Amino acid sequence: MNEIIGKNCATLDNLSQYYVQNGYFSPVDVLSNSETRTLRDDYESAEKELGSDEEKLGLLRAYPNRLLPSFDALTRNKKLVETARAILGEDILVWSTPLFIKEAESEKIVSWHQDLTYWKLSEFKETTCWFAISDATKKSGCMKFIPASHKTKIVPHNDTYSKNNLLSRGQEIAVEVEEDKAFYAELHAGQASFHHGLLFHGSGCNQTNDRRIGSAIRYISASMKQETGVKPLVTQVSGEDKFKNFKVAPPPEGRLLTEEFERCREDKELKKKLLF
Ligand SMILES: O=C(O)CCC(=O)C(=O)O
Repeated sequence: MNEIIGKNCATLDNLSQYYVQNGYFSPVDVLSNSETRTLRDDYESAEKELGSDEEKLGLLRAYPNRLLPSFDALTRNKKLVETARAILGEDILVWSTPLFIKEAESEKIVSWHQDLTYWKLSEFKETTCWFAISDATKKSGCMKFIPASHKTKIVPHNDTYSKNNLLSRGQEIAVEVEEDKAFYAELHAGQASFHHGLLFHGSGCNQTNDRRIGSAIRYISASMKQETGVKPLVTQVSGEDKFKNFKVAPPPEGRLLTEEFERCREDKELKKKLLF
């Protein structure tokens, strides 16, 4: 428990104090440059292999940890799981792992929002690890956080369905956001940030000539459940699951497997009903 994390030189204990106070922690050093490059290559080769199959490409972006063993391994990375444990306790599931991709010179943004607004989870015991697969800088549209805004609970949001918004509904906080107080979570490829599910956060467009690729790993406490009682697909990365509130899947046995695409399709349908 005394390992040094990131360049903030935080121990896991004072990391969790900082997180409780501010609602985020950044950066955490996770993978080396070459390990991160290998992960990116694996994802980008999979994109090429799927060619113009938009349905499968959509599933790959939503469920990289089911379709690529390398991404399942990322969710189980020792440093990430230890950090998640310092925040959530011992028993941890992975609820989802979407990729947020802004192509080079892209106008796509993510509006200010709170993650837990729409997920219909019973409690707030969730943290997102945002892992940078390419550099995330102000210029490439890194995430920005309003420190301590997680203490305000859920505020009203408007669904804008704006075409440049990467969020499914283009959801946007409908109260004033103090933009001048924003912390920009700049990360080198291979680093990660953690943020609370109630933290006000968003990101700007990508003005660089490289893709900005981030993997958002949603870690939840196994004690959570869906308010409607349905059981989405999850994986278990720490402790035990004595609650059985979700459908725990074993790690994928291979890359881009037909049965895993099928599993993802079923879960996507279930989540669509849950979220919309
Ligand atoms: O990738 C981004 O810019 C935003 C991601 C985000 O909103 C999240 O992970 O909750």
